[in-house]
Amino acid sequence: MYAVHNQPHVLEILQGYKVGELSPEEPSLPAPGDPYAGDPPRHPALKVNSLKPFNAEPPAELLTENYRTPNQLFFKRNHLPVPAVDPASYRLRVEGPGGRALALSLAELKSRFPKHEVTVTLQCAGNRRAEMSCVRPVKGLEWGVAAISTARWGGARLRDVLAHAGYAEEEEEAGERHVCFEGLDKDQSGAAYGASIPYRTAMGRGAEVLLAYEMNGEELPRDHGYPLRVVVPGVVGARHVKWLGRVSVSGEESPSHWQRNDYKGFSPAVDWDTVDFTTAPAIQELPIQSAITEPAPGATVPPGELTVKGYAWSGGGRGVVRVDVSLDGGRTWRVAELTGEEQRPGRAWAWRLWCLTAPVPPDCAALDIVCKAVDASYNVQPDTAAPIWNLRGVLSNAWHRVRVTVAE
Ligand code: MTE
Ligand code: MO
Repeated sequence: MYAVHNQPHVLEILQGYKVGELSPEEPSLPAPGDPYAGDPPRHPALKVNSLKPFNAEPPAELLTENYRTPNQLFFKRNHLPVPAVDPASYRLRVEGPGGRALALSLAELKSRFPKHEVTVTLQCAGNRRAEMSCVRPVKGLEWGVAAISTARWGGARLRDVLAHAGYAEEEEEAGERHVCFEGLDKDQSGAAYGASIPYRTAMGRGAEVLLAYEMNGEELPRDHGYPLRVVVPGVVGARHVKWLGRVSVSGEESPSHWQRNDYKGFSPAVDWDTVDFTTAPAIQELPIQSAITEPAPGATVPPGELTVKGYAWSGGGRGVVRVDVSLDGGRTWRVAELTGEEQRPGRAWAWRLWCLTAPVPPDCAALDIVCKAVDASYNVQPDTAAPIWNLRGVLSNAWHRVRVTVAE
């Protein structure tokens, strides 16, 4: 059932139970009871962090080859098996005020509500966790710098659907409310993946939270939530619930494990014996982030001229105003050229790619390349990971460093 069990010592234990060999003519069937047997095929270039559930990121240098990440290369972060959803019988359940519920078919979602398109970068809270675990071990998948990707999403606006269900467009009453989402992917106990966002994020004037059925002009792929997912511009990946089954409004955040007992930031002083998840807010908007995607760590570069490439992005629609790059570990800096779409102030939902071509200092055997970005609120990245270390390894956004050798 688990790929990690395919090891000599496990096979040795199983040897005692062997009853024979299948005839070669026998069609190979998925292992009975493997909940992951129905997962879709994936692109072979992806670097797999976990096979079951499937978690993978593209190689960094492929990530910044396109402003919009091709769907096949878009990072994939699943907590559970990919559910098989029949589009004909699919209904989105929307709990309205006063106990009235709507059941919307895909056709209704596409025809009743105007289609809205928006280019949004999605980043996992655990992006660049591997660097944090170099400080001290953390619990979580060892993501490199590519648990982040950008797509043009198309779908109905959540605010239009909630308004149709009877909710006021603006927060009128006092008191915090939340829009809660449930996925159709379930664990063995029947609990679905779930998350929530503040009501104002969904219903504020001009809110662009989507119930997306399209990704880069194609039907939403199975790994990314077919047939319908939430896209919350400027907000951590964990709230972009895939395979969306149910939407409700509540005075409380989603009761889901992933809303209440995960995806929160803590002090480096907090460990697994002392952590109290009720004391920290759930991550929503992410902080300023940038990373180098080219050259690769440990690469050999020729003397002369060097081109450095990467991405930069900030949460909450805060645009990236500048990226600084150093070739000498942060002693001297140059300003990189930003490429990609220029964005509306306060609605910069997608990343900028950046590039710097600079002379390699003569008589230099190695370079310590560093990047750091600044967002529209003049937020900057911390220079090292140690002071922002946290037990789950989330929010890892220190200056990114890549060391290379210079040789002919
Ligand atoms: N939605 C469901 N239903 N199940 C999941 O496991 N993973 C979340 C989010 N939505 C998840 C989900 C997390 S943690 C992230 S980072 C994003 O989906 C990843 O989206 P992607 O796989 O499309 O890149
Ligand atoms: Mo995530």
